[in-house]
Amino acid sequence: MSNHFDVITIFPDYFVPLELSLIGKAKSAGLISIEIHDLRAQTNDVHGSVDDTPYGGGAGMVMSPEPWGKAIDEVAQANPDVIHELIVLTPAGEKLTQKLANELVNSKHLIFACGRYEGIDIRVTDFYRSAQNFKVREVSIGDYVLNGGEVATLVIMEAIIRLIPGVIGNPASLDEESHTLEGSEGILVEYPNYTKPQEWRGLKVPEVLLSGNHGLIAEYRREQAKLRTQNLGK
Ligand code: JEH
Repeated sequence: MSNHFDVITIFPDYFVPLELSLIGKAKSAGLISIEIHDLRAQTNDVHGSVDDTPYGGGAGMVMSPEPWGKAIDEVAQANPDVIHELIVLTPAGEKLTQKLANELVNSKHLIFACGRYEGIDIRVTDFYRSAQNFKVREVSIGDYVLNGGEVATLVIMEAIIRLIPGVIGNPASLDEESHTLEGSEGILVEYPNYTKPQEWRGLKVPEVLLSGNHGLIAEYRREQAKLRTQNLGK
């Protein structure tokens, strides 16, 4: 098996969408394997408590380290002889970029730790940073505050899985993408797309796209992509 993903969460239901579409097909085709683990399975008390009050005081609750340690040890033991890449989602992490997704797709075993409340006791991160066969990254998907790591994990998994050979029907689109994203002129966005009909609600498809002149079309698209990059956020 090429890429294995373990997700640890108190909300396994968030990950139902992974059965759908391209990711669902990649699973059925055996290109990837995904296991979702309920953190509460690692608790002993009847309530399945996973949080406690913060040392030093302050608002909110912090996730206790021991259920995390048990869950992470378990998924590591189930995947021997590989480097375990532990991704801890946090608003304070390294920002997700295409470059990071391109790196993570090369990992055989990714473990996503989805915290809730104010986050996970930092000793979990600290412990696995110095554990054998572990790499640890704290990752954020952007500068806004979410309620937990689940949605961020879905975003990161989708960004990674679509890079796996065979997952996307048309590999040419991945190749084209890498050119747009890393173009010499710092072009960050794609050119605008059109499909049939030739005229829709009075809006026409630009003449050049109907010309069949591939040189002119490429030039037009580069120009449009550049303009749209300049106008980002405006
Ligand atoms: C959120 C994991 C686990 C809420 C608030 C605070 C911000 C600044 N891009 C992302 N945003 N949020 C998360 C994420 C990712 N990946 C994320 C998580 C967890 C990821 C628990 N939470 C909820 C949560 C505290 N505030 C964080 N600070 C604005 C300075 C203020 C304090 C922590 C955790």
